[in-house]
Amino acid sequence: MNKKPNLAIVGATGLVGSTFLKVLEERDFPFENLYMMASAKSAGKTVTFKGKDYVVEELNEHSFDKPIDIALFSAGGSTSEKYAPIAAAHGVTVVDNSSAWRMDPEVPLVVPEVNPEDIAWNKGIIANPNCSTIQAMVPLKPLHDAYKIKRVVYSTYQAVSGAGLKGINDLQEGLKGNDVCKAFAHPIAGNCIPHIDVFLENGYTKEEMKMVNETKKILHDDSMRITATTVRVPVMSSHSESINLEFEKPFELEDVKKLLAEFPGIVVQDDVQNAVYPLARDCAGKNEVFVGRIRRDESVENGLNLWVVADNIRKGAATNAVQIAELLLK
Ligand code: 25A
Ligand code: L14
Repeated sequence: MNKKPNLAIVGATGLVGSTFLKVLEERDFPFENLYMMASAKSAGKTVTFKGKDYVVEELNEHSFDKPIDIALFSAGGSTSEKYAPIAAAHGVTVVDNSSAWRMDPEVPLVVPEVNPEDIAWNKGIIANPNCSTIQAMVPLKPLHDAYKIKRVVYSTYQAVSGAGLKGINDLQEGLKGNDVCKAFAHPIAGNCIPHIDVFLENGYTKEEMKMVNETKKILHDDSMRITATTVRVPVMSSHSESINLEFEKPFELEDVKKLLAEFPGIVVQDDVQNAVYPLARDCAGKNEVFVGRIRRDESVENGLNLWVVADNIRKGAATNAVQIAELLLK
């Protein structure tokens, strides 16, 4: 792109949408015109970006009649299903945060540190992976390249902010003693709920199967054996993950630590003698993926355990999408 792009933010008033704006501002993303869009409920509200107020427009069939180059979508699956193709047909490149297009074979699913090359074959829609998948992909990529991953066991501890403002509200009220269940099937305060997104026929949740299927697509390896258990925990912000890996090839622990520390977007925090390991509270507001508790799984040949934490609304959503948009500028 030679000129500065015209940008649209779809779902600008949401938790992810407002974080798009923060990240675009922090990274000084170049733009000519900026349009804020959301549902009819939010139309007419103002949103501030770089000290300037923008009036939120209602998203409709004609929203992309004006010249827009890049649209960042975070307005839920059904909105993306309907409006991303309309935008793409108008020549817009959509970076979509919803789960609607991720597994479409015509749509690249991209983590910029991991598979930036997939952007090249986009036909107008690029999907941003699920938050839990994104933060796992960054450490898995250098290890897969070096030792070839055979099997993955994911166990997640996911923040309430993944369920948007409603999720945050459920925890805040719960901490005050009010057991509200607007976002989750059970009270979240003082609880761990092994239920994120809906249950499927195979007994897994959709969130678990997103991790399984998206990992294979991003790492371009259908032979990888993967299982997941995803759990909502009473944490405001940042998803934590225990990741158990089994490799084809043997490894030295020191080499693993070096590969991780040198990979872009990773911060290794692993000094257990001083109680240093990634913590959800410390990762909130950060753009990187934090990795610690790096140790051998002594129960199998070539096994490794990792503890991986990232801000689910930043690297898990907004930061990753803005990084994709930055690649589009090149
Ligand atoms: O289907 P999916 O893919 O699983 O996605 C479902 C939801 O997940 C969130 C996102 O919520 C989405 O709606 N999400 C998506 N990707 C995510 C990710 N990677 C993710 N969460 C975490 N990580 P959200 O809160 O981020 O964004 C909601 C935005 O979508 C707008 N929207 C909804 N329907 C729309 C639409 N925009 C256009 N057309 C439509 N048909 C929505 O706009 C919001 O911007 P809105 O106008 O409905 O916002 C109303 C205002 O109300 C505030 N609000 C909402 N709930 C509460 C609240 N305020 C207080 N308390 C609440 N409980 C909103 O912040 C907004 O200001
Ligand atoms: O598929 O933590 O992007 O509730 C993002 C938020 C799935 C659920 C997605 C959460 C959603 C997730």
